Amino acid sequence: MDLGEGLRQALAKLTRATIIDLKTIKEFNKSLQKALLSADVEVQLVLRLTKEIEEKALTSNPPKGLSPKDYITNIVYEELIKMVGSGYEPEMKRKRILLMGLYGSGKTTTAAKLAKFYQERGMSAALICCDVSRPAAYTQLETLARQANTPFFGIEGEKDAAKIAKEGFDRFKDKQIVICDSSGRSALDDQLVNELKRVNRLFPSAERILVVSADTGQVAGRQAREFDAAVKISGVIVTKMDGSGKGGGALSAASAASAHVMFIGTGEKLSNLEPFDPSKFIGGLLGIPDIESLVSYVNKMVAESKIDAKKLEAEELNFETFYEQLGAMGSVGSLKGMFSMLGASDVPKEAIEQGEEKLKKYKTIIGSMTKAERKDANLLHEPGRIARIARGSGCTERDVRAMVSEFNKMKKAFNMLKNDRNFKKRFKLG
Ligand SMILES: Nc1nc2c(ncn2[C@@H]2O[C@H](COP(=O)(O)OP(=O)(O)OP(=O)(O)O)[C@@H](O)[C@H]2O)c(=O)[nH]1
Ligand SMILES: [Mg+2]
Repeated sequence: MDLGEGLRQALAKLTRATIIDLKTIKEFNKSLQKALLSADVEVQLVLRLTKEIEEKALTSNPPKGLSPKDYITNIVYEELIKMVGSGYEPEMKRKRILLMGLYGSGKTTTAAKLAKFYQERGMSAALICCDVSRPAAYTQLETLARQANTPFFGIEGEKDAAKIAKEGFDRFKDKQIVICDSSGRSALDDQLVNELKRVNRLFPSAERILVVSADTGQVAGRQAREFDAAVKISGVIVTKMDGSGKGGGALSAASAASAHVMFIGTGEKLSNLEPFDPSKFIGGLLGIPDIESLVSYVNKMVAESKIDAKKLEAEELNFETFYEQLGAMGSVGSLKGMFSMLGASDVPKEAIEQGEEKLKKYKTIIGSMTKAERKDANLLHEPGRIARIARGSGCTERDVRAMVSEFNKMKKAFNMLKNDRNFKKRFKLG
């Protein structure tokens, strides 16, 4: 299973979730960890990511009308974006580029794609074949260079890559962009490392780009680390993003080597190369092509709910405001929602049912109060008022007194909560 598939399956499990509580998040994070780990993303990185998600999901609240799934998707998206780093904006300036990578990763094709990319942006470019191990490499790049309308240099039969590189870079001194293709191998062995090191020594300021195929998902991370250790890489190009891998490899490679993904290869044609766009890439992984619209929707909802929370904080709790809240809560199940909002999702069903019964009674009692009484509870100390309210609501005087006393307790708790840091954090008031 590739990373994208794993992420999508983890998110799909949230479809049925009605609230976001610790249990939901823990379960989700478990699937997420499984998906990331199996794609060879580093353990520490995975743990940091899931911890971050847990904290974010539990300390902020999904605004009304937003499903837990959309809300968590957004959080996951934001964290993954942090992980792959920012997008790449290729600078239009003089560069020497050395492409490296394992056998068949797409180096030669990418070399020609890069030449075309920079030429189309007004730069002069040239290609050098430093692949000294595969006999057909020379002709392949020569043909591609012709297609891209780019000058080409190579020495057929020469076995010393550094020698070819030196001659080629000399010849193309006046070119702004010079791209050097190198040998592939089935693993990064000593011979390849030495070859790359020698070429690198000749051109210490060259960009050293690792070309990784998206379908190498599982081992891309390790590959990037190995190349990075051998010849400090400056960036990664992920090819074959149009294939089945869905780019799990890119995520691993970029995070493992803490090197930026620079370009994405999206097909065999020379025009199939794009500068890396994190939101498009992560959106693709999560199976949400228009992730930007989800993000802006979530942000809008969060902004709106912030306003509500501010109002809640400013509000003085009295019978009047309490009554309004009760009115808003009308339907069964709302108390459960309120508890989960406050982070107490494991309140027993019986307690909730009893609570709702009680609240219904409170509603009738407050309904029999005058406007003045609702605003100022002190008025209830005046003789006769309690008896009148009891008659009006069909309750006993004892019921009314019990309600007033519970209300006062609640008010105290409410004021304490209002000043509580965690509560503020939960509602983003702090
Ligand atoms: N679909 C798709 N195919 C690609 C992409 N990039 C390269 N390929 C194909 O992958 C195959 C290998 O590409 P090469 O450029 O020859 O790879 P290489 O790394 O130079 O290979 P060696 O020199 O043998 O190590 C070719 O058939 C390419 O057409 C891509 O982004 N998408
Ligand atoms: Mg090649």
